[in-house]
Amino acid sequence: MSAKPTILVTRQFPKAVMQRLRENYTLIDNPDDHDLSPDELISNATKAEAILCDPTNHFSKAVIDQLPSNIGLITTFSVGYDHIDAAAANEKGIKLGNTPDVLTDATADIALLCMLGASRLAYKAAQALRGGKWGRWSSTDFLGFHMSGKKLAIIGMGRIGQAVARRAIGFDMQIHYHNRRPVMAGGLEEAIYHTELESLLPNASYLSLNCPLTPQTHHLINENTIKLLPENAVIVNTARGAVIDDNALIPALQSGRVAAAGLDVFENEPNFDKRYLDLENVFLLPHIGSATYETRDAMGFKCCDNLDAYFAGEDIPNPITA
Ligand code: 8YV
Repeated sequence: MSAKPTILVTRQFPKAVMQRLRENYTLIDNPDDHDLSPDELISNATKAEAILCDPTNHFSKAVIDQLPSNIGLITTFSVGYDHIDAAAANEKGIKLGNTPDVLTDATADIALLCMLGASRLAYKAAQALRGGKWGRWSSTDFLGFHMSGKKLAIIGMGRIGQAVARRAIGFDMQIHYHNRRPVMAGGLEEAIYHTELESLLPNASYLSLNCPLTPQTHHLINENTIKLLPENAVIVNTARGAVIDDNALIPALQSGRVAAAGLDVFENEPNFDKRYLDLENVFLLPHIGSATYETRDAMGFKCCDNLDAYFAGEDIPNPITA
């Protein structure tokens, strides 16, 4: 029997995933699940031929350049890959894989939760109940913003953006979107395409961010773009925190220029801007877009499929093609 290939597994992944990995590979793993430093990523990769990582591992050009030449594949337990310098990996001949499709529904579900949680001020209401402050029913307490029937603007109409749009249609929302190209199918034929943010944002009674983080989308929601939103807009982010400039959004939430926000992702997470904690009009979640048992298993199995194909000398089924 030939020896199992050795792989670096940077985090603890779901039990069924770890089991499948152990059956086929010798693992250099991370039993206490700590955040590996760049130096640890490099030194732990010395004996490995491939790496299974997640977005907490930053594969900058400097890290990739120092990886040993035996590393031929990095497969990430995520669909987003802004934590990997893809150009540096390409240059070094390292293949890249990710986990598309299987987290689309779970993440779109959380986007809707954020939309509802933000617009119905769910945090404020839940906190009052838990804090023993629900003394009486009142027709003027805990009032939020009506979501059904409003306009929803989506930035980034990939798989997750489309799934958000389809769900929002169930709430009778009118869909507007900005994307590199129009999306004409999948029940979204009536969605209104905007080539420019300047024409999209005035329609954003609700704004859902579903774009990848790139140099072009970094701080896309900033002081200038917030000015284009209608009064009482609700902003929801389930993509990447750094698409929003916190220094613009927080004052807009404090002043009421933006009515509410639902945020599942943050710039520099988990060290997010603590000013959000003082705001009753935000609904905050700790990056749980894909956090269901089913989805996390499926993400792990996609990574296994990538590894298995790579070591069989085949094309990997979920390549990052940037
Ligand atoms: C994951 C995500 O939960 O896949 C992504 O890009 O942001 C999330 O849904 C996260 O990356 C953990 O792997």
